[in-house]
Amino acid sequence: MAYISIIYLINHRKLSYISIIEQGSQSGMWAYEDPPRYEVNDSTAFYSVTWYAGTIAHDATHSQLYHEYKASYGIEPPDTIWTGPNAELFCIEYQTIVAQKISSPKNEIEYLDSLDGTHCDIDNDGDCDWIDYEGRDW
Ligand SMILES: [Ca+2]
Ligand SMILES: [Ca+2]
Repeated sequence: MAYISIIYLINHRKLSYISIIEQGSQSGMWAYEDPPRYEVNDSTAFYSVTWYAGTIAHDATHSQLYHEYKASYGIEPPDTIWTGPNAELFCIEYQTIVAQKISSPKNEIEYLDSLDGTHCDIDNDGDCDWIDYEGRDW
């Protein structure tokens, strides 16, 4: 299933936005590293194969937002271009498409439908910053 998702990402030219997938204590997309690195924690990677595959699609989209802006304007994008609630919603939308394509279980699709882009705001203060990142248990 993860394999199917990777084929799907290649077909959509998304995979170039993640060059390294690495185990970490929190999940996060290091789009500004060269090469771009998706760090993934165990609860994300081992929840299910379909869930893991969907998160690769999700984080490839964050990286795509970063790199497309940088290619267009020649400067580092502001954080709000590729992270934060608006970017999250955009990435969740693509993740949902992939989740459906790879026949994810109903509960995973329903969970994605329930998200409003603010899941990154762990401490509920309206932003998604380093404190939120450190607070991730995913
Ligand atoms: Ca904050
Ligand atoms: Ca916050």
